[in-house]
Amino acid sequence: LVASLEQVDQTYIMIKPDGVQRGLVGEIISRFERKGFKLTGLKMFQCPAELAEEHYKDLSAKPFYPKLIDYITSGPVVCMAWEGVGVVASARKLIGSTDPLQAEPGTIRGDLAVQTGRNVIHGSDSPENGKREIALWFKEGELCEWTPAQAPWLR
Ligand code: RTP
Repeated sequence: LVASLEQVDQTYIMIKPDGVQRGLVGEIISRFERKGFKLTGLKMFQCPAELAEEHYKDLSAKPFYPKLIDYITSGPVVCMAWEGVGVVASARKLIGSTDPLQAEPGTIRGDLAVQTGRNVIHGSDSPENGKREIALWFKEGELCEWTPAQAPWLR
């Protein structure tokens, strides 16, 4: 039981094109670093439509799906893999509600966004999807396993 509580998870975090265009990359990365999670993957990427469609395939029946694909492919995104105990749920808390007007102040969307269709950031919704999405967005060799020298508690 203790071992499962201590399980280290991975989450896929993506700064969407509006976050890049608005110059929020540093601000957003800082929030995850200061929280104490470990960055294991980071790249700028112009996402092709096929990848956006695969990433959001569970939403393909939604009326907003075509606009969502246009949005995600409208400019470069910043792809990130973050690792830590409880990182998936904690990242969702740091990010805030999908609708930025409902997101609490202090969260990324609560502080930095207004529209659901321009909500700055994505975060995986389960450890399983964290693994799936990291495998989808990163190639082998793009991820970096490392132990922070000054902070061994960041496993
Ligand atoms: P994400 O996957 O990006 O972290 O977002 P989420 O779980 O908070 O929200 P989800 O329901 O999975 O929707 C994915 C993204 O689609 C856009 N969206 N637009 N009514 C709309 O126009 C609408 N609803 C959702 C948002 O960009 C949302 O983050």
